Amino acid sequence: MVVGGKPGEYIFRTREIDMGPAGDPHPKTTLATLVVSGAEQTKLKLPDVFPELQDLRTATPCCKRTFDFSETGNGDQFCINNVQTDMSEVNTSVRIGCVEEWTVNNCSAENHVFHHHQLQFQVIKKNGKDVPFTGWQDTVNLDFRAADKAHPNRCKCDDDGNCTGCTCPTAEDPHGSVVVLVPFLDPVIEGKAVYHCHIGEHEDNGMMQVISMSPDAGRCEAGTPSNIDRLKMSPKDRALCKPSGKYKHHEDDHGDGDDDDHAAWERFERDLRASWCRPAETRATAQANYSLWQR
Ligand SMILES: [Cu+2]
Repeated sequence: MVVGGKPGEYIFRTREIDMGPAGDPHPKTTLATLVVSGAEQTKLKLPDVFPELQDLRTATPCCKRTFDFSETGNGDQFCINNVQTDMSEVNTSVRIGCVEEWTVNNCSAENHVFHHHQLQFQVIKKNGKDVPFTGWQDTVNLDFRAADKAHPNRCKCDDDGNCTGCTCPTAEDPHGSVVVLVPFLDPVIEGKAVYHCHIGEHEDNGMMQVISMSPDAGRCEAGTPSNIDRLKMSPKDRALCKPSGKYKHHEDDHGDGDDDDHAAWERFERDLRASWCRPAETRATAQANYSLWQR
């Protein structure tokens, strides 16, 4: 909320942000100019009581998953758990009625921003440090990994931002990791949705996956590729991004004339629409799971 001051012009500025050795420059800039003019308006009163949110740390998670955000050495192509977006896959399948614990890792030398559709989550750890409960959110920054004296293996980058040998965060070197509790509780979320990096260029070049949320799903089904067994892999293997060679956004942005992905997007959007009109009995199961969790 913005409260206007005396008549005049006010500049709304962004801060400068360091996106990391492989990131694009983001100097401070003017986001908007606000103009205050005219007769004074009656002040709006803020509500005295806000809806109460539950601290999700009281729930026992149904499942623990790991999501590794990585990119190719030249920073052109982007992956989650080594692969690029494929709209014909379901990468993660969750049961409605469950709270899950997700560890979301930045395995590259530039910032990423984790975003989940349809719900909000609670951040409980960032870079290995506990985060106190202040509420829920739907985006969170994943800090870039860069080599320093104490951590020479995080990523080696040249002056042009080309990086090699990156590793994903580990228990010993958690910088770049965020742990969130995700409440798959409200029956209204049933169907397919996506989670992705909120930086458009990253999302459009592979850093997005499909999630299916259903009251009938297993409690902890592995994703495609698995988002459960990743910690058995080496931190270096987890940081690889393997371009599929076929990935494009729903329009032919990259100009190679291949519209395979366009058809996949159309199928995906049709599925999404179908999932909004779910049968009454499925809604009833979802509602039952929801009330079970609330007891
Ligand atoms: Cu990103």
